[in-house]
Amino acid sequence: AFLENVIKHEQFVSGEYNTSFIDTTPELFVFPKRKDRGTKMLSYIANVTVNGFPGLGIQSKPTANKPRIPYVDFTKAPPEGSKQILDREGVQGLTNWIKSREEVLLTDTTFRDAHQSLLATRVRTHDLLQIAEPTAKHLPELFSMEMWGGATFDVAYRFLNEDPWERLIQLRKKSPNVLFQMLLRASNAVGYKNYPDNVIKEFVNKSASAGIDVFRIFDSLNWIDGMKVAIEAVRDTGKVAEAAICYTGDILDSSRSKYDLNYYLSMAKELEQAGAHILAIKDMAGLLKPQAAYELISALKQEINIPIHLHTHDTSGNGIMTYAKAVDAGVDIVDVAISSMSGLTSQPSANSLYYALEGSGRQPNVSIPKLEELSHYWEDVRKYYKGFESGMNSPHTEIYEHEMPGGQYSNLQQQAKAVGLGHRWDEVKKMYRRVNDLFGDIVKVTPSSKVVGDMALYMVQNDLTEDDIYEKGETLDFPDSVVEMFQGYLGQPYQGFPKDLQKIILKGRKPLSARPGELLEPVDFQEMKEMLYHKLDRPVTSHDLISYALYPKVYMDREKMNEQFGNISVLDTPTFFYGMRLGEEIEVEIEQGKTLIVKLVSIGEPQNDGTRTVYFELNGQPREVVVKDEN
Ligand code: 3PY
Ligand code: ZN
Repeated sequence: AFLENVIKHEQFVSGEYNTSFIDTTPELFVFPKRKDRGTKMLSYIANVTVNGFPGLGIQSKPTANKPRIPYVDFTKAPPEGSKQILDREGVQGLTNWIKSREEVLLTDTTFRDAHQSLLATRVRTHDLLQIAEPTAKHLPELFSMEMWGGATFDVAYRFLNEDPWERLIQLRKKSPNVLFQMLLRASNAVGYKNYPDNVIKEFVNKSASAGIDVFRIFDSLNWIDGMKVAIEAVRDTGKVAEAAICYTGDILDSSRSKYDLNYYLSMAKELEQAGAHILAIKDMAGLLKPQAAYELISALKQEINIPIHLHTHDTSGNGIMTYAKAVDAGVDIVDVAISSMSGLTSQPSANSLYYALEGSGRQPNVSIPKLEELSHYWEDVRKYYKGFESGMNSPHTEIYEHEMPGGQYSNLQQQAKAVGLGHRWDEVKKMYRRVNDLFGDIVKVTPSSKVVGDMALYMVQNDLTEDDIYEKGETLDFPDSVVEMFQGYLGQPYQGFPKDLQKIILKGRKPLSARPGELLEPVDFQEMKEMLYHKLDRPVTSHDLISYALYPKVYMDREKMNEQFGNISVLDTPTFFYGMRLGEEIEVEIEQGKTLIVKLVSIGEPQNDGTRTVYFELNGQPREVVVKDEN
């Protein structure tokens, strides 16, 4: 009906209309959901100004100067890099190139794991895009940029009102020279549970064609059977299958014999057999001590032929030393972050590693002045995200005790706050380790780490001990994620689940005996497409489809947000998270060459119905928006 009305309107057809057209012809805009872009954006700003951003509440607005963007020649293409090697010479050519390098190669995780681990994954495409081209031009020697996957996918929809596919496509345009790497949770894709095999294949295909070159594939229980579908799918696309072993425990500690050196060596051989092009050691919590790194990498070098890529987190403060030892032992590639986004729960600093390896013969080939410039940008931008900082500001060696992944730390902390356990965070961390031991000492990484986190919150909240679980288990209503894991929906842990506990948790339900992906009904994408077409009332892209298959509710919620607020990805980050201040004026470029000027004039008193009117000027014209005051 909207189209019937407006599309035939003379003034509209002639193209002679501006925003006042909407105001002077309200009869044409009968659907409230069809509000114009300006009004939608103002309602977003009014909402976040009055009510605060979810999880942040009302905070002072960081109004730092524009971030320092390094100068690069935007008229020139960036120098060629690793992406051209893969595109021209294929995976074999790429791995030969890796093995031929004297220097250690670098993956920059700033666009993914660094902010997942420091800022609860909240860094917006807006801030990534501005620095993408300077990064491509300043760091063409990188092996790869890890910039997608892990938690960035659902967080984009859930909290940022963004489309992660759009992020990938736009970054690819700005950065055509360096390999793009993503973190793929094997059968869990970028989700928190196993999906049918055909969903995994479709997701891999679409990610590869949208721009991902290197897929780091891991299983949250180190269960190789759960990784094979993803490894095959990646191999079929001609892209790089980097299979990961998640590192847990401590190979130096003979009392932790479950995960000893032999465990890792045999897993590495199996992954090479299963078709991995590169082996990753994914030390997601930062537990790999320097001497352990030396022993592990040295031994792996003897056992396998594919390149080795090491990932760690710097929570303990020992990250650089771990890398230095690994480099001595011959590791091919290590994961680092730009200095101002590094350290603590994030990756070790690229800048620090550069200096640490001076004189070693394997110093990375990067320009330190350029790294420093990129670091200035992130130093400025990071201030916008202050509300998401974990509050950890010095190394925490207690990581060796609780073993919580870097990417989980700030997220679980938010989760604890959300259920009113913010003040018992120390207890939650201790309980996290106790739950690990209760569960039989399992690998803890998304999603198994989330299960351990859920159980820890549950036990702290209900003041439960391990004995209580065994004694009162029959009467306890365990979190769904715990029940599902013990049923086998995340696959099988090494040496199985503790049988007694499994019985208590499952309360008579039967554990799975097969691989979940085999049992789950394949998704009929054609049928889903039709259904979604009717739901959305617009054409459905293949990206919409796969996102919906992974996250139906999250996807639809975001769709509703989009209807309500329009494309708010164009807002600057301080306004996006903290709203506007009285008298403040901002510019919003809604598309190239089209800028809106927004001024916040005043905020009305609360009304009896709990609403307030917020008064703006939009390009000099008065506008008002009514919002519900949730406070
Ligand atoms: C993720 O899966 O998001 C992780 O970062 C695991 O370390
Ligand atoms: Zn990580």
